Amino acid sequence: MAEKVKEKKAVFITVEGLEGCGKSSVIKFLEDYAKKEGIKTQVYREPGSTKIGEEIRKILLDKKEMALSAYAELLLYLAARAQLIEERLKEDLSRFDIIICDRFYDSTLVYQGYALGLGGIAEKSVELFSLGIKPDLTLFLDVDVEVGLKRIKRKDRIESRPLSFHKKLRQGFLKLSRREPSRIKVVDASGSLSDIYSQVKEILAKEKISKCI
Ligand code: T5A
Repeated sequence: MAEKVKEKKAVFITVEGLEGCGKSSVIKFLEDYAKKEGIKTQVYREPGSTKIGEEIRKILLDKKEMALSAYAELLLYLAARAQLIEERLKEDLSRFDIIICDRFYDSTLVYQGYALGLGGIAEKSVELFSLGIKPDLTLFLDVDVEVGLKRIKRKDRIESRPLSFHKKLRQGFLKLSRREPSRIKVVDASGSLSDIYSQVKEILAKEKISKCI
């Protein structure tokens, strides 16, 4: 098994949510703000952010790949994450002040574990293949499922799943946030983007991460 990060310096923040919840906008806001303040910041997305991860992403989101089995889907998400951790994250956690990741293992627990029904297998494999890396803070952007889906213009393979699947996602994320309230903070993402940014800033201040952001 791979060794852990030697000297972790960065605050590791992950941003999670339903489809169309505004993750990309929040991450851009955080990144711009941190960079303006001269804070060494790195942003990743999952699946992706490595050459191999981006290739895996193409398969996972391609609407032509509807035959992909639930287990294969789980393994591909885990593979993309393991590649990101080994290739970039482990080292970058000791080089940057802040690392922001657009989705991380909570998505696997919710999408594959809860909504696709892989439960315990997803939990066990997430633990194994996150290679000891755990976010310091996770922002869950909570929005009404139908509102979020309406914001998406062209739906990918996952977004094209039935409404019942997306409703389960929301239940799954809320369940996780109740399980780990000190790490996972729920942001009401139903209002305007500026309202969402204010909530995020408030959370960072409370968590004493605001000195970095
Ligand atoms: N997945 C991922 C798994 O199943 N398992 C896993 O382990 C992992 C890691 C990845 C997909 O893979 C799944 C989850 C996903 O289905 P992704 O990169 O996360 O894909 O893609 P999406 O979730 O689809 O993210 P997007 O970038 O498409 O959407 P965002 O980030 O949620 O939303 P954003 O900010 O781009 O906003 C979408 C649109 O809505 C508007 C924005 O301006 C934009 O046009 N918008 C708002 N408009 C008004 N008011 C607001 N509050 C708004 N917020 C956003």
